[in-house]
Amino acid sequence: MAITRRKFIQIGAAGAGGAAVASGLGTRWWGLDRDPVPDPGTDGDRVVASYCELCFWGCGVLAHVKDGRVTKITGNPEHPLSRGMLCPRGAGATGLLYDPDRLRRPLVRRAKRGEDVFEEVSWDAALNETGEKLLQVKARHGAEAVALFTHGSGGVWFKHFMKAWGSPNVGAPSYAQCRGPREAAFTLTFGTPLGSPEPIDLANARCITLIGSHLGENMHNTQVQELAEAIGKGAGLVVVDPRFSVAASKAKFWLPVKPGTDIALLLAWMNVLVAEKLYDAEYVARYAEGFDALAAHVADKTPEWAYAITGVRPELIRASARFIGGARPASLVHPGRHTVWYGDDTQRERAMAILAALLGSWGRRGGYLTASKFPVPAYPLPADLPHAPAKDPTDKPKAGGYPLATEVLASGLCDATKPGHALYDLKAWIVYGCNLLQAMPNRKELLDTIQNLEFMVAIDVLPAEVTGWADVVLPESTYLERDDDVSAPPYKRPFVALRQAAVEPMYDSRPGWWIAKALAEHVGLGGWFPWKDAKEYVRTRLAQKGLPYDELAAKGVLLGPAAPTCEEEGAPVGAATENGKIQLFSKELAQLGFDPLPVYVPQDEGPPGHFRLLSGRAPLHTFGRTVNNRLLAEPFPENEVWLNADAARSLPGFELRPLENGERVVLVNQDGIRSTPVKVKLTQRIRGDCVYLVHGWGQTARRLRYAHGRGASDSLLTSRYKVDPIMGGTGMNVNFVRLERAGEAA
Ligand SMILES: Nc1nc2c(c(=O)[nH]1)N[C@H]1C(S)=C(S)[C@@H](COP(=O)(O)OP(=O)(O)OC[C@H]3O[C@@H](n4cnc5c(=O)[nH]c(N)nc54)[C@H](O)[C@@H]3O)O[C@H]1N2
Ligand SMILES: Nc1nc2c(c(=O)[nH]1)N[C@H]1C(S)=C(S)[C@@H](COP(=O)(O)OP(=O)(O)OC[C@H]3O[C@@H](n4cnc5c(=O)[nH]c(N)nc54)[C@H](O)[C@@H]3O)O[C@H]1N2
Ligand code: SF4
Ligand SMILES: [Mo]
Repeated sequence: MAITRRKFIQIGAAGAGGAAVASGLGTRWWGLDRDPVPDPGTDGDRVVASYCELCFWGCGVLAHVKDGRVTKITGNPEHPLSRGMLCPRGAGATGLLYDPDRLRRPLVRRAKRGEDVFEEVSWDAALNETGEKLLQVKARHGAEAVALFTHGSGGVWFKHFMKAWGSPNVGAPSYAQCRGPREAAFTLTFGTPLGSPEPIDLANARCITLIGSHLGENMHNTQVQELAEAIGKGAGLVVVDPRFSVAASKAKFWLPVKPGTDIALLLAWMNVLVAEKLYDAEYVARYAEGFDALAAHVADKTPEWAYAITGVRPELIRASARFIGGARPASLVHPGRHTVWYGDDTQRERAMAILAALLGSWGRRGGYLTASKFPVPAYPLPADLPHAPAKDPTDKPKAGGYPLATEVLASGLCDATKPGHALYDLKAWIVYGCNLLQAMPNRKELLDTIQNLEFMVAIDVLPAEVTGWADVVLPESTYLERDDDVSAPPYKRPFVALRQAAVEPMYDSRPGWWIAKALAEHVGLGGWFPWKDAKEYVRTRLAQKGLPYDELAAKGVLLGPAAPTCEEEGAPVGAATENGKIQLFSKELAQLGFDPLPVYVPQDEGPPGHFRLLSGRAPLHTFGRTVNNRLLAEPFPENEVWLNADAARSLPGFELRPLENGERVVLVNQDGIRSTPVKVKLTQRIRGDCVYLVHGWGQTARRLRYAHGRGASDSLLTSRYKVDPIMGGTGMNVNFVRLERAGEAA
């Protein structure tokens, strides 16, 4: 390995979150902005600017290269998402590049599907096999019987393939298993989804309210930096979480809410804001509608009412509400991101959006900003391309009754793969950068669904669990070895960033742009991919507006002109709804037969002796993406199950010999599904009615030699899920587990 692990940790410590690397979930993470920005000088012969793919934030990086190897990765000071710092995962990307377990050559299945027996073949053979099978599916069932699951920036090439192919069935677990309810709720309230990165002004907020969002463990770089900046300027945090998260440890108010009861708390906060006239009456009168109905709705939702439901003391609810109201309009209710918890998630997110509106924070400094996009023209395709007519993809998922989903649901694609479930059956999957086994709830249902497929191809960098279920596996080069399309998401400061290869692809791996183009050529759609390579693709896009490719390649990023982002800078506050008004009361929900204002509905309780299973993130890892990355795994090799220390003392089955901290246990869920053995962390930092696992461990893929069998998988234990009736998200915090001492069968 080019750099020693100790050295890596030092590098990490120089960047955002580095302190957290050294101290696990330590308490010094917020000090990151006082750490020196790493010297952008190089340990190598040259520095290549690019953007990171260790998670989906897309921070600008500088890859330092010596003798054809990447020696270190630092944050690009010019890039608005990294601002010269990286989170530890980004700094640890060489652990992926030089992972000895990487996929090296294309694979074709040679045993029963799921037995994970493959033969290495040439690219031509693998693409022939893939092309042939896809064409067979098209001939028998139509083009739209092919679906694409995608996550990550290289997905653009395969989305383009799907356009050429003529199937609109493109979905991502990062919607219906992640931010979907939030996007539906903000669209209902303000007329627009939030997207990624969220256009929020953490840096200038005086109060930041986190409903679950565990920033500091959830390491979206820029947000963690801005949170640190805000705290440095004296902002106060209000953290609602059944667990004493890292953010909670920095908070002015921690509200250890009973899991699944946030809607009651949010209604009680609104009750206080309205009763004590702490909301922005002028703003609401001007920009919103439905206030009277809202005021009537929350009139009896007092803190005393909410106490009985949430377990949060009324005086704490009142005091935190006054603090939140007192900081308006720079009082930011963070919208959250992974929001599929209980199946009532769009309603909880609606309550958060309504609260944000009462505070007058939409369109204001320290609240929700107006973002803008760096305009990069599309690649000019020839006019005479064959266009395959496609059925509406959403016929199927939406036929299931989710009229307010703003994107195709990955779970909807799974449903449409079960015979007879929809207007047409999906018969083949292309899986790009998704590990569906960990991402989707109910693994048995997923694997049964996969067995219905006539064909599945997975494009991955690692022999991830999902690749073991594919018929063909195509090895992609890691982001450090490939050129890609630009990244230019809407942001408060518009920018365009370039992905470029720092080193040559290792083994027989190929970049996504190459794979998609070659596959298109194998199925007679080469005309849709007229570019020579990704470089020429980007150059041509930029050239149409006279944008300087060479400058972009040298700097890694170009900034667009700053546009006003909030009312204080001259931007209009307005909502993008039909009549331009913020919808406190949702007529749209009412018309569809849903509650127009959020209503608290009690969740089912677990069986006796069981704990509700919750999951989240750790600073050093991105789900299962990084669990085999030796650089990141050495300081955080496996997850632990968090259990309340007092609850542990009265644990059924442990009366004779109480459970000790660090002992291994097996988690058994309500359906009898058993986890792999996992260490228990006894702590006062979690309520007694739930346990907590960091998501991503318990990998079943044998070829991930480091990660295999380490820790436990929350996904495996998520055999139940509750579908959000408004947008179809799969609420996953509805499973319960009991504990057994490892090695002692019940
Ligand atoms: N390091 C790192 N950072 C990441 C990622 C990663 O893998 N690693 N992934 C990124 C992605 S894709 C996403 S979507 C985000 C997710 O990050 P977040 O949106 O912050 O994730 P959540 O699942 O909302 O938050 C988990 C927290 O919610 C708490 N929680 C559980 N149940 C409840 C409840 O009923 N009420 C309340 N109030 N809190 C509850 C848990 O205790 C935990 O602290 O993180 C992103 N950032
Ligand atoms: N139980 C449970 N389920 C969850 C969550 C949870 O907390 N608990 N979190 C949810 C959330 S927030 C999200 S966003 C989804 C995410 O779920 P997915 O969209 O499936 O994302 P990842 O788990 O990151 O999948 C990563 C896959 O991409 C591969 N990969 C990594 N880099 C590259 C690359 O450059 N190219 C290619 N081709 N492949 C690459 C990895 O090896 C891995 O197989 O899961 C959701 N599901
Ligand atoms: S937040 Fe970390 S892992 Fe994600 S893109 Fe930025 S540096 Fe990479
Ligand atoms: Mo996510």
